[in-house]
Amino acid sequence: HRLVTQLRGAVADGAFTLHYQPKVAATGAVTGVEALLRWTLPDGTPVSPAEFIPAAEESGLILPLGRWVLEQACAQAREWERTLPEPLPVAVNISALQFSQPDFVEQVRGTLTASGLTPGLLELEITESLLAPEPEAARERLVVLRDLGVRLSIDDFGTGFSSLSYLKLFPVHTLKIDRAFVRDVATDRNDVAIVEAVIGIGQAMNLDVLAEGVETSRQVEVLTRLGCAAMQGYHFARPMPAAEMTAWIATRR
Ligand code: G
Ligand code: G
Ligand code: MN
Ligand code: NA
Repeated sequence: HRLVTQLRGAVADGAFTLHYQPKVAATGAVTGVEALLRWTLPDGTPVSPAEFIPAAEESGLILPLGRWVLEQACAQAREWERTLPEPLPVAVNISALQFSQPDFVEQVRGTLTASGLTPGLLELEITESLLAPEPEAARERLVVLRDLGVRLSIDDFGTGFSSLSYLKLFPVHTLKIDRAFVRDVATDRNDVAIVEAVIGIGQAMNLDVLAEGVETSRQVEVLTRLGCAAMQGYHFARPMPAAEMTAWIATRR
């Protein structure tokens, strides 16, 4: 359909950019950034990834696009590694189709080598649904990635269908609590209970826990009281181009 034709053209024309959104520690320190894909039509209209990522996945275009994202993010992360006084890990969202490619691990290894980036400064964000179809194969793949030194996080945690036993199976470093549980955490006791439980699991299993979609200082207060050590959301900053991110960090550190 039309969107796929437009997407194909956009990949060829280089109409995509990456924006970056900071992750912030309870202390206020910036602990990393997440790379987020942006597509602007020739007439200047932005198209949301929520709209075009599913089409890119269905058409297979996510493969060249995802490769570009990984290369671009690693190049930027390497630039920050060379120029910033403190390390700034960069997280990349990985789609299910990308992750299931037989050469995915080699792609990551090759991109790290080509960019010169320290592997510990790359984080891969994967979703529970991506791990579900073939858990054993996914686990083996994650072990290899972890042994490369890459950081791994489960994105949108709590919205997938996986059981808690998955946490035992998959060697990840971080759980990102989905913003669906953060939105009403200041007023909804059920959300408080869920967030508290995830933080408890994180502490017990030695996993970092980050709350996504933090938009208000009230949410920051509640999350801090619950022991949440890392947050991300519009309250701190919206996703922004790399140059703006560099300037933003300079004002914070
Ligand atoms: O940035 P925004 O909230 O509009 O993103 C919407 C969705 O698109 C989110 O689920 C996000 O994870 C996803 N997304 C953004 N950038 C990328 C990317 O580079 N690759 C993949 N696979 N998904 C992305
Ligand atoms: O699925 P994933 O967690 O990767 O989605 C990230 C998306 O969430 C990005 O597209 C980003 O623009 C969006 N996002 C980031 N912070 C906030 C926020 O505070 N509120 C809302 N509603 N969306 C956010
Ligand atoms: Mn994400
Ligand atoms: Na999310």
